[in-house]
Amino acid sequence: MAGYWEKKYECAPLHEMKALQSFRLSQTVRRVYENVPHYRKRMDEAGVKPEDITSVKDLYKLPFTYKQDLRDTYPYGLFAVGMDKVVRLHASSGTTGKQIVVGYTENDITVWKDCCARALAAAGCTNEDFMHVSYGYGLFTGGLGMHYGAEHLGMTVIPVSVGNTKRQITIIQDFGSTAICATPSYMLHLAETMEEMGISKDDIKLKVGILGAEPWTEEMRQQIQEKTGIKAYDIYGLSEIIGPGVAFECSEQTGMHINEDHFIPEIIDPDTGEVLPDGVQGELVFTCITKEAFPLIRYRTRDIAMLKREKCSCGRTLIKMMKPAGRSDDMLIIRGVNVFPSQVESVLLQLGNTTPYYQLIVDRVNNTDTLEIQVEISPEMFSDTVKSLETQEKIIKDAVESTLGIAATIKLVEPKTLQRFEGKAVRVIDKRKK
Ligand code: DLL
Repeated sequence: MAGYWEKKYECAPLHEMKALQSFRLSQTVRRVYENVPHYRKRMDEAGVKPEDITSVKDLYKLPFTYKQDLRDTYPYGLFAVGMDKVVRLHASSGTTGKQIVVGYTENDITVWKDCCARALAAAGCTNEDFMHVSYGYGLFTGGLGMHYGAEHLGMTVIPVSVGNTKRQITIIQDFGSTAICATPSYMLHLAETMEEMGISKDDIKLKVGILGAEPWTEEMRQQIQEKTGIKAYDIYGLSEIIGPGVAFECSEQTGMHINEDHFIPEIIDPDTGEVLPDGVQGELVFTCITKEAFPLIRYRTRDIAMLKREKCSCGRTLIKMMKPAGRSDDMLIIRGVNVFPSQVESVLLQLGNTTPYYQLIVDRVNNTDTLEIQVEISPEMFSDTVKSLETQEKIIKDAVESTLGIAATIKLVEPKTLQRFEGKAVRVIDKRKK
């Protein structure tokens, strides 16, 4: 079985974890109250004093922090230490609005390295492995985050970053990479390029991938595993909280263990803010309890997920989050029906015959929302008759309608015509937002 990095925390009994969280939470709240005017103001307005927060049970008393708060205090207004203590900045632009800036002290970097090393150890990586990092390096947290985590574990790190896909394949082959970090969509693109180059999965040594930074389905996992021969593990995180390594999959692959000794998760009703019980889907909220430079309190991630605390065969006691369906901002409302792009991905890949390359085009015609799904067909199907392509379109149309509950136009397109992505895939073009 794959190893642990910090067994003491990863397998801690629940009462010990709660005690640790309570202690760290009360300290963090005191610190932000003293050092960050924004938090002091918000807590004063809510009538909460640091001494009111003595246990995780008191968490609900604290006001939420929103992405807008990060923008309003841009760039350093939420930092809880002086800039002389900050050794690194990262930033995230997101899809809308002004970018946000996050900072790390030296100790924050150590926490981050540990979180990523836990993920890598859980995926079976050791200091014998060669780690090919295809996440972007720079202000994005993916590249440097996983890089430091992999080095911390003693892996031989190959910092390739994004781009030049053919060269990446040559590096994987020549350097003997055994592990890879990439977005799932880029992993697929690597697989496709390998095929074009006439390189089979037996010609490379990759055995494991730690893939994340975007929503992806179980069906996508199967495709990636089949095409590349790797075992594909999910990893979750966001810049605001620390970057990759907030949560990670273990060998059981039934959800991602959250590093809850560092980040306390809650699920809330996004409309009312009410805390929901485990097992109920809602918006994921995190409170950082070890971060020094940028400790966010009850941060509304807008990711829609579910928590589950259950015995895991890997031995970890850390609570699990189910694969997030996507951000509430990615959720489309089409003719009043909520649709996540990942639902469409699931339908398409279950049917077979299509490739995992698809795009959703949403528009409004005569005051009615329309959804067109463009999907690449497999090269084998491409040579089929018009009649059989029409049949295939009909099959997809029916399957989409019965799963999503809305009608869509299906447009089958030739193989390799839709855009490929090196980082996070952009699945939706919403022409209603002009
Ligand atoms: O994507 C950090 C990261 C890098 C995570 C590398 C994993 C691997 P941001 O650019 O700030 O940070 O984007 C964070 O991406 O709120 C989710 O909506 C989405 N996301 C990240 N990981 C997953 C995942 C990085 N495994 C936002 N599944 C988050 C689904 C994910 N969505």
